[in-house]
Formats: sequence, C-alpha cells, structure tokens
Amino acid sequence: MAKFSTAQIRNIAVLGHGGSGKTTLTEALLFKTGVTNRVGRVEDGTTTADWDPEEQRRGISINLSVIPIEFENLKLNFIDTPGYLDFSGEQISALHVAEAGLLLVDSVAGAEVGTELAWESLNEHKRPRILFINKMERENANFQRVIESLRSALGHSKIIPMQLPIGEAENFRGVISLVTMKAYLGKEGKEAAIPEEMLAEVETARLAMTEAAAETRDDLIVKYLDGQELTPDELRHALHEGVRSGEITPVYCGSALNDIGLERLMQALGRYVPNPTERTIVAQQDADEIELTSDANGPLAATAFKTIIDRYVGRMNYVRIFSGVMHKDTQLINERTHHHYRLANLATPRGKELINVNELVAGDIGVVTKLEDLLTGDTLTTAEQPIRVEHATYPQPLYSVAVTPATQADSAKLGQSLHALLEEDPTLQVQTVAATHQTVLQGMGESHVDIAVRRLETKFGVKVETSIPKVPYQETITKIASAQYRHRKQSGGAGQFAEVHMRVEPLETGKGFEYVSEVFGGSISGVYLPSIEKGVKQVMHQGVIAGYPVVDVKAVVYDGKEHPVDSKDIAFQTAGREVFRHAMQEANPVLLEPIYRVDVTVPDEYMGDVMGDFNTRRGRVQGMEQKNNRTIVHALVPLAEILRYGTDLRSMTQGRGVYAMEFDHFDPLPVYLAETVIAQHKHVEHEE
Ligand SMILES: Nc1nc2c(ncn2[C@@H]2O[C@H](COP(=O)(O)OP(=O)(O)OP(=O)(O)O)[C@@H](O)[C@H]2O)c(=O)[nH]1
Ligand SMILES: [Mg+2]
Repeated sequence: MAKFSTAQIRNIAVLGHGGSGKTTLTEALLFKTGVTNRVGRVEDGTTTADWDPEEQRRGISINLSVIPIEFENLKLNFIDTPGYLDFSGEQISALHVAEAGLLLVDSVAGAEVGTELAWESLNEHKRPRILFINKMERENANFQRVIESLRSALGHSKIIPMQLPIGEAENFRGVISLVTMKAYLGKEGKEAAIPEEMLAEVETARLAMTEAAAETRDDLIVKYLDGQELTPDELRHALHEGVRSGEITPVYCGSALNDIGLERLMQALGRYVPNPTERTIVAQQDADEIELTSDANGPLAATAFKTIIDRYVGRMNYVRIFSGVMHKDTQLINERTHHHYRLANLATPRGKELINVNELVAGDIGVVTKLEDLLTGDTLTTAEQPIRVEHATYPQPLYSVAVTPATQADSAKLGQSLHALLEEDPTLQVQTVAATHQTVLQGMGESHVDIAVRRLETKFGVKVETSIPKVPYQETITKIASAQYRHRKQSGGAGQFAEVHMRVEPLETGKGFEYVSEVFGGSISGVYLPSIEKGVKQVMHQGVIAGYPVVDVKAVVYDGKEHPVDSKDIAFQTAGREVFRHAMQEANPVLLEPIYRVDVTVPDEYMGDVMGDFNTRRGRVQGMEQKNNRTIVHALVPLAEILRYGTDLRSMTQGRGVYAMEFDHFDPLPVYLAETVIAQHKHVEHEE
C-alpha cells in the first residue's frame, strides 16, 4: 500500500438500511481498483468486508469493517457498517472516527427505517453526508420517487441530485453529471454526450442544483436571482461548502452489483468528504481542554474504536490517529490505565487482512495487536504528553436473556468469556441481578444477543442456556406493624434463648433500610443488637412474600428478653430473622415492580396502534412529540410487560418502529398479579 499524507486521507462511514448494498459496494470498489481479482458475493460469504463466520452464515454485516481504497492519489478509508438495527453500536463507532457518511439507499424501497436512523446519527455527530441510490438496475427502480421519499422521510429539502440516471431498471446504463453536464456510461464510466431526450430533464435538475448552491452564499444568490450564470468554480466551491456545512446533501446513483457510477462516486467522495485536518476534536491534556486537528506534527493521540479478541492474532484494536504519527517500535501509554506498551505490530486493515506498516499518520486508521487491556474508547498517547480523546457514547440495551452455564466446566469459564464479549462490543452489558440471582446478558435486540450467545460457544467454548429473565421485583410494607418472637432451643448441648419485640415502619421510596433500638432498661444487651440486625438483613435479602429483596423499611427493636447463659449471637440472629418476618407479614407487605420509561418512534400512521398497545400492557402514555413524519410516544410501562417489546413493536410497525427504554422507578404490583408471583414462588419453594 502506498504512503499517504493526512490531507490525502478520507474517512467515510458507509451507512444505510440493512441490505442496501454497503458491503457489495466496498467489494466492487476493491475489484475496480485492482486490489482483488474477483468480486466476492454476500450470498456466498466471499466478500472481504463480511469476514466474520457469523456474518457469512447470516448474509448480513454484524461488525464494522475497514476497507481502504486507493483512488486518484487519495486513500479512501471506507468503514462498512451493519444496517441491521441491533448492531447500531458499530455505526456509532464508525461515525466517531469518520469525517463524513456515505448513506446508501435502495432504488426501489427508497427511505427505510435504517435510512432515517442513519440520518439521525449523522445529525447527532454533525457529519456531512453523501447519498448514493444503489441498485438502479433493479426492476421498479425509480430515482425521482426515491428522492421524494427521502425529502419527506428526512424532512430535508436540500437533498439535491448531482446526477441523473440514464435509464432505470433493465435500461439503466450510466449517469449524467449535472456539474460537468456529461454522460458516463457503463463500468468504465465512458464519457458521452447527454442523450437528446433527457436534455430538458437534465436542465431542470441542474437548475435546482445551481439554486441550492447559490443559496449557500448571499453574493451568489443575488447573482443567481439577477439571472446571471454562476461560473464553474463558483458552483463547485458553493457545492463544496454547502456539503461540508451539511446544508446540502448531494445525491449520486448507480449499481454496486453492476459496477455503474462508482468512479463518479469515488470522485465525489474525494471532493466532498473533508480530509482529517479539516475536522477539529476536543481532547483533554492534564486538566486542560485542547483542540486536535489531525496534525501530523502534533503530540500523539489515537483512539481505540473497535476491539476484537481473535483466536490466532489475540487482541486486535482498531485505532484512529487524531494527532501525531504512530511509529512501530515506539513506547506508548494507555491514557486510562497508564499501562506502558511497546508497539510490536502496526497494520492497515483490509477486512480480515492486516497489512503491516511502519507508521500511521494523523488522520489514518490502523490496527494494533496484543496490547493487553486496551479497550474500545481508550486513548493511546505518550507518557511525555498524555492526551485523552473523548469516545462515543453507546445506547442503553433493549433486550435481555438470563444465561445459565450448561455444565460445571462452562460455569468456570463463563465470567471471563462474558468479559471478553463485552470488550468486543460496547453495546452488550452483563448484570448479576441480586433480586433474581440471575446473570443477565443485555443487548440491542434478539439477533444481537443470539449472536453473542453463539459467540460464547463458538469463540470462547462456553455453552449456556438462555431464558427470559425474571422481573427483579422488590418487597416492601405499607403500614406499621409489630411482632414478638421468642427463640428457645434446649435440645442437647448448649441452649439458645432470645426474645425480640420489633416494630416495622414503611420508609420513603429509596430510603432503603433503617435499624433503630428503643430498648431501655437493658432488656437486651447492646452486644446483641447487631446480631438482631444481621438476622433482619438476611430476611431482607431473601424476601418474605415472594423471595425478592425487601426495601424501604425501618426496623425498630423496642423490647425483648435474654438469658444469662443461653443468649448468644446466633440466638438473637434467629430471633431477629423470625420477628422481622412476622412483623413484615403483619404490615401489609406488597411487591414493587420496576417501571421503565419507553420512548417509541414510529411513522405517524402507527401512533394509534402503539398507544393502544401500551394500554394493554398497563402502560401510561406520558406524551408525544412530532419529528418529521414520525411520532415519538413517551410512556411509563412495567418491565414485566415489555421484556420482548422489540419483537412486538417490529411486527406492529412492519419493522419501522424503534424504541429506547430506561429504568424509571418502582410501583406497587397490582394485587391480582402479585398473587400469581407469590403463588409461583410458593410453588418453587415447595418443589425445592
Ligand atoms: N440488484 C442489485 N442488488 C444489489 C446491489 N448491491 C447489493 N445488492 C444485493 O443486495 C443484497 C444485500 O447486499 P449487502 O451488500 O449485503 O447489503 P448491506 O447494506 O451490506 O447489508 P447489511 O450488511 O445487512 O447492512 C445482496 O443480495 C446483494 O447482492 C445492486 O447494485 N443491485
Ligand atoms: Mg453489509
């Protein structure tokens, strides 16, 4: 691979709805630029970008994959991302290190939910973007209809064609540039005159493009409205600025499968995607905030944005250099752990392949290997000038399964393997839920978690069974109650005696536990008060009515009796346990259930269904918001009713709805449901 300066690099996140052709495009570009001598196919699992066995098995991308393309003295670093919503974390990582997004759209389907989400992600990351309408040779391909669907779905009028297709579907044979006013035919993009019959259409489209360009600058709009022609330079420059500022979103078209329009696309990317020096990021140096501009002469700072634990290579970290030059064999530190590293290997990735290099300049993307404990989000820097680059934030998980190791051997390896899974994927989380004694694996959706569970087995050799996690209920009381308990044990050996009188009182939500002694006159020696508390805490951990942790209770020991010989720690622990259990049962104990705040974003036509559906889930709609032609419904819903909400929402909205959810508070569980939970607990207890 040739050497490129920072200014010659373009980092491009390839985004779009699942199946829009992102991986096929990178594959076509590799072949077109002579890197490969045959074109792999997604269906055969033979593409360069989809190298993970699970990707080949499913025929979709799951991980981001870096595909560097050398074109006209530029290094175009394409970061192919998965379109499937469950893998949105990969898209976020890619956008964090890229200067712009290339958003692929299907020529028949037009704007889809994946298109809208990618667009929103581009907005959040404030990145310029270029649209590519792919599959123009497909039956029913319709360029204009797609443009309309994009403008209405994305609520952005400045979605401006820079090209028009010559023919559509089986007649698709090339593109017309509205900038050069020439036609480019076939795979080679052979220059030709614009077909006669298209001249009027081309003129109209060029006018719209020119108007959009003119509107980017006051002086140009005056000239334009004055009926004067913009010079080619003025036009190019205005388009340049318009795309960079995000005011204009240029649209190109072609076919990745038939390799049509790709040359023009790469030229546009080279022209409109900012080079790394044109982007400023904020970083930390000691306590100061500094700005980094991918200056090769600056202090070294590189972010790890993807981690893979490979069976053969070991730990691989994808890094983006945000300042300075990273040289092989240099001493570096991990800014988070202050761990020192000597860089043994430095490589440029191309799919699975690692091409060894001696250095990576500012702005470039590479892979470092075998740097223990380097995690996604960490900054590699120097001990002399340590710098920290802020990393991306990832969404909260939406789908959970309880995992149980299949065998003893699996159980021994489970912790470590789950840890490795989380290191590879920042959108996976693991929780050990005390309330239900379960280990819960959480991810962005069913497929995401399925794949993680499969990886546990295929990659880390750990077999687990999965189940729907139990709802982590809590127990509390709703009124004051008292109880007395005498514990006496006289059978063989040392006797035991303890008597405790206790009152329990409900506490405010979130107050947890209070333990108070109102004992007077020495009916119970001070030394036994901690024993009683220990007994109380055991019951609080185990639960009283359904085996869930007890919260927000005040326990008051107000009297009791002891025996000079038989009273001891264990006796008062037992009495503490039993008196607390009895008092709780007298205090109208209830179950509390976790309530989640759910924000569902759906096309307007599904709003009614979503709200109606929430009513069937004991949900309370809190409000709604409008966003382009989509509605966001905010609701508070019991977790028990939304454990598999993703699957239901997908079928309710034909895959067009998305949601986010977060724990909000606990609420009393309605009696008729509590009875079922209590009965189930009793049944299990009985079984045991
Ligand atoms: N007709 C036609 N099919 C295409 C074109 N590009 C891709 N495809 C097909 O579309 C399907 C999906 O292609 P991919 O490249 O895997 O799409 P993707 O965007 O990477 O999908 P995800 O990785 O799941 O997000 C495959 O069957 C491709 O052969 C094209 O230009 N024309
Ligand atoms: Mg793909």
